[in-house]
Parts: sequence; C-alpha cells; structure tokens
Amino acid sequence: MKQYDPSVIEPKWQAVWEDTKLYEVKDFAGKKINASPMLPYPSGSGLHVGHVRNYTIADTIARFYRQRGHSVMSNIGWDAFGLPAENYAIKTGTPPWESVATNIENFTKQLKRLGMSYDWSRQINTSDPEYYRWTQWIFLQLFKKDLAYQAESWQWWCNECKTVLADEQVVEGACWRHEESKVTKKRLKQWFFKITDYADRLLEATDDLDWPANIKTMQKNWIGKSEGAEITFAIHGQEETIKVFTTRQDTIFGATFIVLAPEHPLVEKVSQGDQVEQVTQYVIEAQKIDSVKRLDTNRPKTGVFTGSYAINPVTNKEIPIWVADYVLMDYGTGAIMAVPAHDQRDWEFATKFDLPIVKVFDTDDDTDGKPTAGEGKVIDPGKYHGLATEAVREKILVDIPEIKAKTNYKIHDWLISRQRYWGAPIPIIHCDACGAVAVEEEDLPVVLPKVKNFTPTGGEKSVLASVDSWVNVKCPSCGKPAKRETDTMDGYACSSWYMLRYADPHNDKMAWDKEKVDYWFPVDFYFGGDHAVSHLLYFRFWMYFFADIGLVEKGKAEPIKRLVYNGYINAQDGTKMSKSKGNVVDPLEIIDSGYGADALRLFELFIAPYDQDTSWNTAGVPGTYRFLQKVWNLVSDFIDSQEQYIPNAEQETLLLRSLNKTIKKITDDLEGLNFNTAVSSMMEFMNSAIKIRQEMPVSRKNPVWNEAISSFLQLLAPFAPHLTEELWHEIGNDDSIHFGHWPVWDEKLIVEDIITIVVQVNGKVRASLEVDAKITDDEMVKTAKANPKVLSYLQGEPKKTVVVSKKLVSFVV
Ligand code: ANZ
Ligand code: ZN
Ligand code: ZN
Repeated sequence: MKQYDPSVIEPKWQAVWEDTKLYEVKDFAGKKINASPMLPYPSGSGLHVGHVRNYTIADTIARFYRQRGHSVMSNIGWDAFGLPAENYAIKTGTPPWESVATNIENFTKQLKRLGMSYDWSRQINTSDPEYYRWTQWIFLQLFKKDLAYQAESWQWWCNECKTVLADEQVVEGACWRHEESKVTKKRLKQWFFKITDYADRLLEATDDLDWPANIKTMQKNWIGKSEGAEITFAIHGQEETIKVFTTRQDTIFGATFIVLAPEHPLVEKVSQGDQVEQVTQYVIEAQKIDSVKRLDTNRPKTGVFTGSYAINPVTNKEIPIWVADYVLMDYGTGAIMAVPAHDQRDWEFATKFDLPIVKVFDTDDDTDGKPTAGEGKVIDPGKYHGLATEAVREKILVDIPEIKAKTNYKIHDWLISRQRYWGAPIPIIHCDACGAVAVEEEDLPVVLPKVKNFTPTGGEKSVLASVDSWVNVKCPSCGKPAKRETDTMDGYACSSWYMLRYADPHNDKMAWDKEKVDYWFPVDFYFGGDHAVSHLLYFRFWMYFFADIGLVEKGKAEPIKRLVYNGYINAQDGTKMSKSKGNVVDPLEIIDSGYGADALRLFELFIAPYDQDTSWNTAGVPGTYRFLQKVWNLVSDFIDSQEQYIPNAEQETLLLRSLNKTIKKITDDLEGLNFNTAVSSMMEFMNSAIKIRQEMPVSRKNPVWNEAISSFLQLLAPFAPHLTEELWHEIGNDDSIHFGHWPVWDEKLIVEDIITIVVQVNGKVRASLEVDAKITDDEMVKTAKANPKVLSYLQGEPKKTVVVSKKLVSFVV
C-alpha cells in the first residue's frame, strides 16, 4: 500500500465530510450530548497551537460520544462584537465588519483543516443582525422586569479602550484587553443588568456543579456573600445619617470613630470649618492612587478628620467622622464603624491618629496589646456582659432599632453599556417626556449603522452619537422627537445566550424554540480555559432568568453540566504565546510541513494533562507523527498480507489481552478526560502489536488480527479522525468510522491471572512467588512452605502464620 501522507488523505476526507454533511445534527434524535468549545473572538489574525488545545479536547469528546451512539452537537460561533474585535479593527485601520469577516474566514479555514466535526450549518455570528436582534430582544425582556436599568455611579474606565468596563473586565487593576493600561474611575450614567437579584441563587447552586473546584471557588468569592448588619448613625447637628455595613455588629460598643471612603457622597456635607480644605485635598489625592494599591491592607494608613461627629446608637457617645482611603466606595455602603480594639486596620489607624481604643470582648489568647479578632466573651458592663460574641450578634439585631440584619455581596450589578461603536445597540429611545422607552419588539433589530470613523473619541458617548439620521427618532410612546441610546452592549451580552441559539439557529420568529432548547440543554460538556467569573457567571444568570420567565424549562436553569477548563500552552521558553513576541506557533504551518492535523491533534492531547499549563515542544509533533506512521504501516501490511492463517493460541491470547485492556483504558480515560494517558496506552498497544507480529504474522486471514485492527482503529478515531477514516475504508468498510463504532472489552480477557505474593520470615522478605490469581489463603501458605528458600529459614513448624490475601504470607519462628 501507499505511504502515510496526511496531505493527501486529510483534505480528501474533509471534503467528503463536508459534501455528505456528515456532522449535521438533527433535533430530537435520541440520546443527546451537547459538547461545544467556548466561541472564539475572531479578533487576531488566527488561532495558534495554544487555542487549538481547547478545540481538540472538545472535538475528541464529541467524536467519542458520537462513536458510542449519541446524537452529538458540537458547534462553533463567532464572538464578533465587542472590544477584542473592535480593538483589532482600530489597530489595523479596517472597518470592524470587514476585519471580522476576514478573520472568520481564516478561523474557519484553520478549524476545517484541523478536522473539527462541527455542524457548520449551526454556526452563529454575534454581529449578524439576525443574531443581535435577539440579544436586543433579551435586553428588552430584562428591561420589562426591571432587571435592566440605568444609574449613575463610579465606574472603571480604560483610557485605551475609551469606555467603561465591568468589574469582571478589570484584572489586577488593568483593562482585560490592555495589561499595561491601569483603569481609573469615572462617574457616569450607565446601563446595568441586575445580576445581584440572582446572587443568592447562583451562589447556593455553585457547590453542586460538576465543575473544577477552583472555578467554583472563584465564583463563590466573586459573589462574596457576607452576613451582618447595616447600622444607621445619626450625625450631630445634621439631618443626614450615615449607614455602615459590618459583619461585627456585636462590637459596636467599641466603635470609637466612623470612616467614610473619599468618594462617599456625604464627605462634602460633613466637612466642616478648618477641616474643609484638608478634606478636599485628601479626596483629590486619593483619586490618584492606583486601585490595586488601595486594596493592599498593608499600606500605611492615611486619613483626615472631617470636623463632624456621629452618635453611636448604643453608647450614645459622639464619635468623630474621618475620611480615609482604606475604606472602599464599592463595598458595603462605603462607610464603616471603626472598632480599633478588634480590627487590624482600624487599630493601625487609631494608633496613628491617637483615637480611643475600647475593648469589647476578651478571648483566651494572649494578644499583647494587638487587636483581637475572632470570638470571645463580652466585657462591657451592660446587659450583654459575659455573653458570647456570636450570641450578642443575634440579640443586638432585635434589641437596637438602628441595627438591622443585612446581607452584603461583593458582586455588583453587571455594567453592560459601552461608549463604543462595535456592539449591539441598546434598544432604548430617550424621550424628554417619557424617559427611557423600549423600542417596539417588531422594530428589532436596531441595526448598527455603518460609520466612516469608528475610533472612540474618549467622550462620554460612542461615535454613534454623531450619526444624526440614526439618533433622531420618534418616541415610540408619545410620538414626539426623541433620541436613540448611543451606547452599545458589551460583547459579554452576546455570548451569554449563544448556546441556546445553537439549538435553533435559523429561527426568525423567536430567539429559540423552547422545545429544542429543552432537548439540547443542559450543555453536557463546555470546553474553555477563560472567563471564570465573567462569561460563566453571566451565562448562568441569564439562564436562570430565562427559566423564571418560562423561556426554558424550570429544571434547566443551570446551563452547564460539566465544565472542562483547560490549561494554557505557552511558548517553548515558557512565556506566553503572543503575536507581539513573535513566538506564536501556527497550526497550519505544522499541518503543511507534512505532519498533518492528526499528528498535531494527538500531540495537543499528549502534551500534558488537559487542565495543566504547559509549554510547546517542537519535538512533540514529529513524535506523534511517527506513531501514526507505525499504525499506518501495520494496517497496510495487514491489508497487503495474504499469509495463511496458522492458529497460535499463545500469541492470540497476548494480542487479545492487550487489545481488551486498551479498550477499557481508552474508554475510562475518555470518560475521565485523561487524554494524555489515553494516547500513551495507544502507543503501548502499538508496541506490543509490533512485537506480536514477529511471532504471528499480521494477516487478513487471521481473525484475531482482524478484530485487533478494526477495534484499534475505532479507539484511535476520536484522536486521529482522518487516518482512521481512511484505513477504516481500506480494510473494507463503507460507512464512516465516526458514527456508532466503539469497541467493548471482554472482562474475562483483562483480569490479570498471575499475581506475585511475598513471603516473610521473622519480618524479613525471603521470597516472592508468582502464583495463580485465584489462589486461596490456605494454598498461599502451602505454596510458601514448599519453597526451598523459605523452607531453609523455617526449620520446622512456625510459631505463628499471618496471611494477607493475595499479597503476603508472614511466618514467625
Ligand atoms: C466593624 C468591625 C469590627 C468589622 C471588627 C470587622 C471586624 P467582609 O467579611 O469582607 O464582608 N468594611 C465594610 N465596608 C467596608 C468598606 N467599604 N471598605 C473597607 N472595609 C469595609 O468584611 C466586612 C467588614 O469589612 C465590616 O465589618 C467592616 O469592618 C469592613 F472587629 O465593621 B467591620
Ligand atoms: Zn482597554
Ligand atoms: Zn415620549
């Protein structure tokens, strides 16, 4: 037969698969598996081998379940709206609709040449009006339920992107798209989705998810639920009150001062007399401090007195109100009651500015003049004297009207509006008389007009504001002249529901048919290595909302059954692969250099356990290529050989044992996502098959070789889809190997029937013996005693005999 040449067989099968629409899926066609990778941004100029890992893992699983008879949907889509695509367009000076189209074309070519088994007829593009029409429709459903609202507040702002960002898009104080661009805060009126209404439900359901523990922890910490109290403090001589959030309302007896965040709206009001100037100066300085630095609790404390006093509702004492930057505006109420005796930061502050420190409770630990955290017994002489702090925390909620139970969340509402061009327009019309009015559903989509200059100007509005013909419309409610909202939605809105659209991608009457989504959901496997608290939380939130308003079945609110979160592949030198560093490895280059997609796919899986970060290795693909070549050669020889069949019981048993063990191993490994060990057991199988053929010629006339080769090709098919499809046909099949073919192992053939037992005399190992695996304890003792070496140590009957079944016989003499 001919040589293994991936450059011939790979394009050949890709064309056949496409022509026969092999991977197109039907709805309601039996037991389903929904298994897709996270949709990519068609932003850069293509995929590199790091991205390919994710797609390969997903495709291997999709193929595995298809071969086992499931109806598998595995899809791809394009996260085409939003900052990544738009920033790329700006950088290259191409209109985003053009650069997105070119990039999609390039990505498509790459994924097809990798042999991915997507149903291409279901692909979605989030920047397509047929798609974003429904993103806008979902916005309106949220708006109707007051879950989409406008509010003015302090928001993260990236000076490079020239837009506000959601909390989830700020990574260590920098823009998620610009590591080098530290974010600042701007006060703006923005649109939000009220994810906080769902915080509790999302949090409670997190533990039960079949997701990696670290991602679950990240989500729980991000939601950040704290139970405590909101306490209202009156301000001496003023109408206003200050509300603080605390988890330690039991320590209020020791609250000796109040601290406001510099951004707190009351700062100006409470600043008095000589203090005004100092406070103003301090607030200006505080705004210049890097946001990450402000989170650092070890920073030396700074602050200024405002000149006003609050009244502690429990002690009735006047306590000074200070401003300090260790209090953050975006947590709790942006104000705290300081309890220096029991809180480290407050203690540092009080010590520095000479403020009173009043101890509330005693602990068993010796504290050495430092603040005591934790729990203890209250020492205040009042009615709580001697009680445990935990108990006081409960009682005080009932006793003191100013102290009310309160649950605080770290998560904020999801900021969705962007001052950017390339996104789904927010379907709202602003009318002087009616306020924010929803666009009528039948007027959707609000199509994004094409503009000449899409580069953001840095003002508080997107460039859409200058498209008069688009902005000026009639109010849908009163008919008077009104203006369209000019902010667009962030790309994370588009990606929060695309998997539902996969279930019904061409529906032009509604976003999706409920029955289809109910059939395909939940997603059985979702593959990705990013967006732990952004996309993965937003998607859950929207699904819960869809379930609440009856758009999906109630029991299907949780969208992702199993999250498969892969690690990164770095460049060979361990640094991050990136275009700017010039260390990107292009999958097409590897394919075109003659190794082909199958060898690349195998190496992507073999390189390391899928969830670990790893580095690329140029020696890897040649290695997996050689393995495939061995498979090719063995199967070719099998096809060509007409050697007569001479039964050989010993070699046949060896081959069948090795085969059945491999079937079990690969099946278990794929169920457990252990791709790398699956690849190595296939390599081991090949090695033993090659050894066996030296004793027993590989031949078509040998039924055991027939079985071994047919089954092994099936095992290899999810990993090397082209080579196996070719050989499958060469050995005489005319259907595709990729549907309904998966071998089962024979349990009898995989039990080890010889085991090794150890014999000890007086605690020293004197022999190890190969015995039948079915040996009984009595037989073990008998066999041990019969061994000449053991016999020489025994010298007569042992005093004591201990047996550990199938493992050990121990004699004491
Ligand atoms: C009094 C107190 C006494 C506190 C004590 C702690 C210990 P978690 O658990 O993270 O929710 N706090 C509240 N809002 C804050 C803000 N905007 N900036 C900085 N700190 C803030 O933390 C809740 C505690 O964090 C609150 O309870 C408050 O300090 C502080 F012995 O109030 B505590
Ligand atoms: Zn940015
Ligand atoms: Zn109106």
